[in-house]
Amino acid sequence: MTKSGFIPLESHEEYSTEEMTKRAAEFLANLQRRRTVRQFSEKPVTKEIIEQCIRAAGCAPSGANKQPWHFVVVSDAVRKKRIREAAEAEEREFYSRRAPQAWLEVLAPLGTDENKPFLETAPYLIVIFEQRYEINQRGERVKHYYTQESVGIAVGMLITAIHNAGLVSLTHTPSPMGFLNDILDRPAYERPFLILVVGHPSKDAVVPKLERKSLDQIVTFL
Ligand code: IYR
Repeated sequence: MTKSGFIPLESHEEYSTEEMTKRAAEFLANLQRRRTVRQFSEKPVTKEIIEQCIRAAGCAPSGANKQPWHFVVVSDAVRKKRIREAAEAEEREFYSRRAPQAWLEVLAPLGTDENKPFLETAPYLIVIFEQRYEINQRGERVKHYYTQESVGIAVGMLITAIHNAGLVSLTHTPSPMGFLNDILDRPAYERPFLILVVGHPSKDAVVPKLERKSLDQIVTFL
């Protein structure tokens, strides 16, 4: 008999060691091709692909299974323009005043500046909101747990799903991002977490020559 509230783990697939080795290597080879891209084409992407990728992100684990995320998918040109204008205003401040010299120095190899044309060119901006609590039916606040970790994991899975589908993305975080609540009509208890810019790369897209740390540099086996 299964304890009430529980079901047998039927979704798990068991593979041989050979199969697991092959699957792990293939997944790695696919993810090694992932690059953050800043030049997007206007080529459209079907809503269905975006929906499937967001369903994949919604499979992320979360603190107390509160699933403390909300995804706003922006394809409307007027909203994209408003987001671009507000983001560029913050970024102008960042690059000309707020960012300390040391920060600007580490950003230099990425070639970023206050101009964010991709916020209008890319077919989709997926704005992820973090819900630190929810409001229940009686209007009371119900606390969520480990919300940053949970939303971070969900965004990681979203980025992976988008890459796997054959699209590119850019994690964009103009700071502060409070303007997103106004433009996207989200309640004050939701905190903008990230803008994920999604689409096809432009034909002439370039990416900085970056090195990934080696396994030795990122792992300790004990
Ligand atoms: N938000 C700014 C600056 C920026 C900060 C980091 I840390 C990056 O990895 C990249 C950019 C911008 O988007 O330009």
